[in-house]
Amino acid sequence: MAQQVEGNHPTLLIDGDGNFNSKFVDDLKLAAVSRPVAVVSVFGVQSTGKSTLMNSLHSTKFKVMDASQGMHQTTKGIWVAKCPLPNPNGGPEILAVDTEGSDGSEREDDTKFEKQTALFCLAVANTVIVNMKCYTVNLNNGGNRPLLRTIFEVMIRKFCTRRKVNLVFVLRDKNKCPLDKLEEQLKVGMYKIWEGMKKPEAQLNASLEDFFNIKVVALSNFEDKPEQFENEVSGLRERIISISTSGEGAAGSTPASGFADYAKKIWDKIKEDKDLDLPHYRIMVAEIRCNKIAEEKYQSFYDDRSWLQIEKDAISGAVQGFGAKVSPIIDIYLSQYDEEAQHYDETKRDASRKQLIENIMKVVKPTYLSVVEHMRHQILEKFEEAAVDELKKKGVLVAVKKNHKYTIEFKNQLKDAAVKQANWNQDTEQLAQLKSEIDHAIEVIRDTNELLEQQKRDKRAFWLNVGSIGANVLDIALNVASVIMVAGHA
Ligand SMILES: Nc1nc2c(ncn2[C@@H]2O[C@H](COP(=O)(O)OP(=O)(O)OP(=O)(O)O)[C@@H](O)[C@H]2O)c(=O)[nH]1
Ligand SMILES: [Mg+2]
Repeated sequence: MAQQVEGNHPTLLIDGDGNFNSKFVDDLKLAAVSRPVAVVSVFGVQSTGKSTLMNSLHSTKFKVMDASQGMHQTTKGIWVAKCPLPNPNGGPEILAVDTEGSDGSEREDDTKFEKQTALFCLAVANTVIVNMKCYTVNLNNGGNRPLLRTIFEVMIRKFCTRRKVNLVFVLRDKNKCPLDKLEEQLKVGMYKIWEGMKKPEAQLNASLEDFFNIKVVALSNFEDKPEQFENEVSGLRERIISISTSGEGAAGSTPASGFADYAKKIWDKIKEDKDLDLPHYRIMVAEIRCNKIAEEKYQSFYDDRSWLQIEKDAISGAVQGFGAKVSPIIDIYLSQYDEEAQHYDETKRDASRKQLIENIMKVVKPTYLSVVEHMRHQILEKFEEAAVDELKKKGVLVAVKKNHKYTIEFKNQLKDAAVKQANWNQDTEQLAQLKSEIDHAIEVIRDTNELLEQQKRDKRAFWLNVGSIGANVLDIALNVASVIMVAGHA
């Protein structure tokens, strides 16, 4: 039996009334998956074993008819399940898409949903399996002819740009008829349909092979020869994974996380009966998704605990090694962005990355400036101390002025604070600012010193003055005393 792996339960993608289930990405836990997606879908007439085949191929758990309850329709609408990863370390996420069988009595002659389903699967799938019983291979019975006509018609009419899908015919209940004979018969019938189809002007000369890579395989009866069936299915599985994950893919360049937006866009257009412009949707989805990833990474940086601590430290003083501390935090979120956005359109991806860096820098720059300001003030203080010291000791301001160590130290500190992802360079501006502050400090120190010296000189002059006034007063006093004495004697 096929290996049953947890988590491969299917979820409804589009119900039988055409309603899209946007929650399917959550159900399948695809939102954070950055791997690209490869889609394998199946078509075929009702009760021909489509869901059984998908389950064996992809270890999924699509609902299968319970024959004890009689023959009846089982799958309604379009279902999707995540398959086990063929290579967990790389490669795409594989999604299996199971569809409602065609030719059922439930929809009577209404083929609208069948056409819509075919168009949807051809738009999102890398590989489309057409499941049919071996004995219906000549296409004249078993309802395969209208199904193939539908597939060919939507493929040739409904896409704005020509594209190619892997079309794998799986012939069930293999009989004694050799495979090459079956294949030949099948192709004769197919070409007949193709040739008889009314084609749009631009596709008049197009061949079936311009649109499809066709492969034909036959499988033993699942019920009568289960072991043989399983062996054949495992060979088929490898082929399907290989063709679905290499070469040009339909949804192949859309990462799993963007698949819901992409699939929804396509389904909406199908319901509006519009032609499908897949490259355009892919770019649109890339823009939406890359912006969203960038916003998430911005928010994560904004709330990052290490960053918040640095921001707090910067308020009270210079943060040593600011750049070396901040840059790696930014790098974490940039590489998360790169990882999650890697499979989206390059131009959109680069634009959102640029915006992410700009937004992060808007948060970082004020803190960076405050750190640099602290550093400049500290250097200026050191300079002022040295200048005052020189003036005191030597009475002149010469050596300190010529000394470049303050600018060099600040240059090194600026290097230390530089954030490597920054889109600014403040070094020249900051150095010019320090120079002008140093010049201003020299002027202030000189003026202050000049003022002090002047005050000293004035004080000295005052005391000298006071000295000469004292001598005069003494002379007068002596003269007065001698006059008094002379008068006394007289
Ligand atoms: N003869 C035969 N019967 C099969 C084979 N595979 C599955 N079945 C049986 O066919 C019945 C229908 O199988 P499903 O897988 O539900 O078929 P389906 O095509 O998905 O059916 P709908 O979803 O209703 O269109 C079940 O009873 C299966 O056991 C097979 O290889 N040969
Ligand atoms: Mg089914």
